[in-house]
Amino acid sequence: MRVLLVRPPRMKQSINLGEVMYSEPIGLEMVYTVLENDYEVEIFDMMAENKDLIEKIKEYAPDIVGLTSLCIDVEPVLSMAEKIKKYKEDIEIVAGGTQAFFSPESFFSSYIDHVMKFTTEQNLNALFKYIELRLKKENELLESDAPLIDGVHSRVNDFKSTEVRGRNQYIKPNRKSTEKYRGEYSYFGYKPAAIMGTAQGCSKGCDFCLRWRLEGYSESYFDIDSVKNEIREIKEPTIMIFDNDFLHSKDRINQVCDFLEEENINKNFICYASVKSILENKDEIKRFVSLGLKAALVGYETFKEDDLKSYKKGSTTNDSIKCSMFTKKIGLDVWASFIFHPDWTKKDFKDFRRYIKILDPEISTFSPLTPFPGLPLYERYRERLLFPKEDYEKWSFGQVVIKPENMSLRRYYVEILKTIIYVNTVRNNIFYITKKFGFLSLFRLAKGSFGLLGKYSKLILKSSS
Ligand code: B12
Ligand code: SF4
Repeated sequence: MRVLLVRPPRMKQSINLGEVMYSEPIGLEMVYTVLENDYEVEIFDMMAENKDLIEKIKEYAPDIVGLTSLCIDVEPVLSMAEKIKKYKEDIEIVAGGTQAFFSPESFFSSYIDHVMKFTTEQNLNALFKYIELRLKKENELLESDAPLIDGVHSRVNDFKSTEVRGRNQYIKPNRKSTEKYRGEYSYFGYKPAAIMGTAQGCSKGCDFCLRWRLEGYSESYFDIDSVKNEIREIKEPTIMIFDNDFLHSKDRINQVCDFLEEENINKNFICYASVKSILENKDEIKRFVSLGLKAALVGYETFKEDDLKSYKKGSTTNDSIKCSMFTKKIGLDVWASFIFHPDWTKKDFKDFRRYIKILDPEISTFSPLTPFPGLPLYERYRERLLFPKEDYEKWSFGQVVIKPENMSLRRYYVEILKTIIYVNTVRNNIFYITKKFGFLSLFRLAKGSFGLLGKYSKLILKSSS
């Protein structure tokens, strides 16, 4: 049986970082690991490919196509599934990925056969064994019936599944499966770069954040030997660790540092970290910087104490300032993220820009507060939502989804645009990128940023004054 695993192409219409960079489709690499023992499997990464999907399908002739997804991918996945079924009806289509976890119902369509809400070795094997039998048509019963598999919603069962609530399992990714694309994968200016995980979950539970919902409300660390193995095997000079807060545990940072020293490993590392962890583990972080940690993605979020409290962030604006002073002192770059609160006034935006000047992160990224369906925030802002939750691609953390309280939507977008332009030109981003990664990177990233600016300008024109 032949399986084609596909990542959808960049969505031109939505506001998303995919314009600027993309990393390896590590979820598909994990699915590949499980399936490669029994089937012929290939990854077709449409973020890095020019070839048309149907052309590829004609050439490869898969029995099953697996499609991965984020919130911005609902439309592309549905339309790809439709095209595939219209080309050849008996190709079995399975949708998976983050969006399938949060909203499996977004893929309950006549063109999709199975939606995998959460993925484990066990449920992947169970589903693919069933599909194999069904395609061989050895068992007539299976033609009209499917077993109920935890986490799997199948069309023949009217997309009903068991009530078991599971999580995605971290499976060792097979990076050879993306060999031909790997030169294209980057993390911001670092190219080529690989991504990996060393733990799941986050005990901080910030109110706006989806990640602890996805992975659990406490940190669970993967076996350190398998972490070491992954680092050893990665060929790229840069590794982005996508744990929610890699700098959370002193012991863990030290274990990794010991390993890097023992094996004399020289790589660049990038990771997510919280202000709280940075302030709690200064010595260990300093050590890690000396062994290759180049940048931390830190959620500073806002300049307002009240906002931080309402987000249940667990740190103060003063902590953020202390954090930025410390990271500058030890030469750790901060790629900060901020949230535009829907109640901000014109003065707030102005104060916010002043605050960014104080923190002075090397890179700043922004997103409007997005009360993703299922989060407590969704209920809090329900009355002020500008779009229904089924308007999936609007919920991409790039677009304003809550009606601003103190100005018109158009004015609000103007303030957003002003802030982005200010930060990218007057403050730091352009100079930092050129200095750090050279003109070519600046060109690549700027091309994406201009695209984003264009999209915000369109939103200003579209929104009512
Ligand atoms: C690293 C990362 C990025 C990186 C790299 C992404 C990449 N590969 O190119 C960058 C910075 C580029 C990025 C960008 C964006 N990201 Co991002 N990202 C992440 C992060 C931190 C890790 C993703 C990851 O690799 N997870 C690990 C893998 C293993 O998980 P997975 O893909 O879900 O795979 C598992 C299963 O789903 C399953 N699976 C996956 N595919 C398939 C397919 C089939 C057929 C099957 C059966 C199973 C299956 O297999 C795996 C088993 O464990 C997550 C948070 C998180 N902890 O997941 C956010 C996250 C996924 N991103 C998110 C968002 C919103 C975005 C952006 C849209 C943001 C924006 N507006 O710009 C863009 C989209 C860019 C794009 N077009 O791809 C959201 C998604 C929300 C949602 N409902 O979908 C998350 C959850 C963060 C958040 N805000 O809470 N992202
Ligand atoms: S610390 Fe980061 S990952 Fe953890 S809940 Fe808060 S925002 Fe989410």
